[in-house]
Amino acid sequence: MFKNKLLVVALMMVALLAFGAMVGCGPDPAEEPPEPTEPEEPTEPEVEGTISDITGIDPGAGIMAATEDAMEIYDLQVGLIEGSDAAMTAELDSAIANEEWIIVTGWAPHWKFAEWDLKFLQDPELAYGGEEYIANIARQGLADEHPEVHELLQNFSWGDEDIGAVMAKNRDEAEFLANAQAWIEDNRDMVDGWIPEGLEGNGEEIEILMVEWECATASTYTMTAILEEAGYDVTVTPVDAGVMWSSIAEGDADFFVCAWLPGTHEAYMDDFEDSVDEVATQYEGAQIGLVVPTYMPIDCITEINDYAD
Ligand code: PBE
Repeated sequence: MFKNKLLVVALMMVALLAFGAMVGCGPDPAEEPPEPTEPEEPTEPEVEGTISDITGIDPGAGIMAATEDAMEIYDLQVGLIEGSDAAMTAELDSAIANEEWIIVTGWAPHWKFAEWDLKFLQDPELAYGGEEYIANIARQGLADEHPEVHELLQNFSWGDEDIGAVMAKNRDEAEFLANAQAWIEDNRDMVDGWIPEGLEGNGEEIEILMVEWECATASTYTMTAILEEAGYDVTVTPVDAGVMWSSIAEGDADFFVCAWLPGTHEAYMDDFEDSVDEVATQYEGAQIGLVVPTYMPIDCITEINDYAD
């Protein structure tokens, strides 16, 4: 009888511990058993600070909608400031130089992770979804009118090192086309594998849309360099995310290479999936979320309110 009770108590404890590990971001109790001995000195955060706002980017970005959802899900007592990718990295730069606290809407691939020590905050409620992929999206009709360009888009896929190398060049110097050309020279074999037979522009016009996100710039100018080399007359037009999707859906431009799916651009895909052509996956293993410098003593979105002012 006594043994049975012990067993029941033990089972309840196991269940409680497992539940605790599931719902929050606290330390895993199985890994860190409490130490009943010496009372510990309270550990001070390395840098003291408070948080009043999340530094966001352009309002059309999917990560902004995801952040609004996250603010509701976690009942965050902080604001969200609109800006741009460039403004967000400038804020990160100066905050880190002064060891100030900052939370940004962040994503990978992006050169900021190579530049600074940053971490994604854990997101136990999955407000930011899971793994994302970057897709190449064309207007309907491109496949018929420019089959080789369509085939190039079908073949264009690369990894973290590749897009990372182009982004690093762009970080050093904002010569996007020249940087893409230099990367292509260094990666001829890979690029030749993307180029279909008969890719010959003879001055035909191609218009590519993009939003000024670092990953989009790297992918867009890599395609631009390849098409120009093959004799196409390429125009790159930076627009808002909403305009990018709707213009391709209406056939006003030819393609873009910075769709983030299935989550980040889900709302755009829902609106336009019948009128755009999802040609191929360009990059796998992308991620969005909230990002902070590693010197900040928080690891989880649930901890933000502890420091909200
Ligand atoms: N991003 C970069 C975009 C997609 C690419 C994550 C900022 C967005 O949130 O829509």
